Amino acid sequence: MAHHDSLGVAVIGAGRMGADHIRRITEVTSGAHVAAVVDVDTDRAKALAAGVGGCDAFDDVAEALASPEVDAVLLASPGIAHEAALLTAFDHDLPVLCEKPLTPDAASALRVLEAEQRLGHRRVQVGFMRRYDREYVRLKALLDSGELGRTLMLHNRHRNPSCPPEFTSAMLINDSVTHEMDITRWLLGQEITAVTVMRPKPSGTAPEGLADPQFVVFETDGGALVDVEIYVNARYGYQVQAEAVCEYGSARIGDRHEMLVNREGRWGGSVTPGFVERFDEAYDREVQAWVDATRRGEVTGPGVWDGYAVAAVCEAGVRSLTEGRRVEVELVDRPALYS
Ligand code: ISE
Repeated sequence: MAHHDSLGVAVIGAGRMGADHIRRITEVTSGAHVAAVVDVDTDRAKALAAGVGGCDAFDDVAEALASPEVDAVLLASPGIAHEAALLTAFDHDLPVLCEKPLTPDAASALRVLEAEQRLGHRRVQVGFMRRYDREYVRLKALLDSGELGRTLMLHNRHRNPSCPPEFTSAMLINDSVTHEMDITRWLLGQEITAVTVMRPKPSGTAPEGLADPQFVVFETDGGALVDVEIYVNARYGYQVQAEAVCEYGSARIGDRHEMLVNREGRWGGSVTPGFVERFDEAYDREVQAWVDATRRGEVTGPGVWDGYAVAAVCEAGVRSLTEGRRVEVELVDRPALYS
């Protein structure tokens, strides 16, 4: 790879995230261009490729990744298709930015972990974009500085205005709380060892049968306690907040009081409508960091180990949700490649 001055990226998956990343690579970030668009829906792939220009459309991953124009892969297809695409990318030794989830379960994530070890070097950055959000970056720097002492607890709130119609109770864990799993491990530098999921009587705004909201508790190997309120039909907007409670102080992010307006006897600001708007800048910084690292021949950011560890925590979480008890997380030993 890296035969080109500008990195030729194959975007796999022409859905919401794929289309947004195509726009991002074309209009926002530098050092890369979209060289191929791949989707099982050929018309979608063709339509998006036509909008970019000088870019080929494919309906087959193997064919696209064999193209001499392709130096790197941005994987934005549904999670179920990730394992096969990742293994194909490994065959060509291509760098990958893989949207979350790495794969849908811990067993398949472990297979990817083993395949990357066979390759002998890291090739994958996983799309946990919160690590590139300025507020989370500042919170991590503060916690790492040790100024506030040890982190005792982390309180998280994660609210979406609404969820897609196909959302299931398990998806609140697998699709949404997955972000808090990654960010908790990253902020604290600890692994999650046990998960307990509780649920109040569901909101009247949630579709019939959906356990929404849920209240999730993580225990970590460093002795911290972490709670996550996940509520995906909160209606009023998209909000993600976190508060670290430490020995000598606390720090909170996500209030986003960017502009306060006083008008007609009220004061206040606005709430972002969705995650695309809330994390817009984080996605830009994530993709730019991936392009820059790839052009230097490096892999940075969250990797396959993180994707695997989060998949294992998700599995414990879904079991806790269905069995109504605390479930311990089972992890293999961390391989040397990821130390
Ligand atoms: C979605 O898949 C995401 O990744 C968003 O960040 C999250 O807020 C949302 O709940 C998920 O469905």
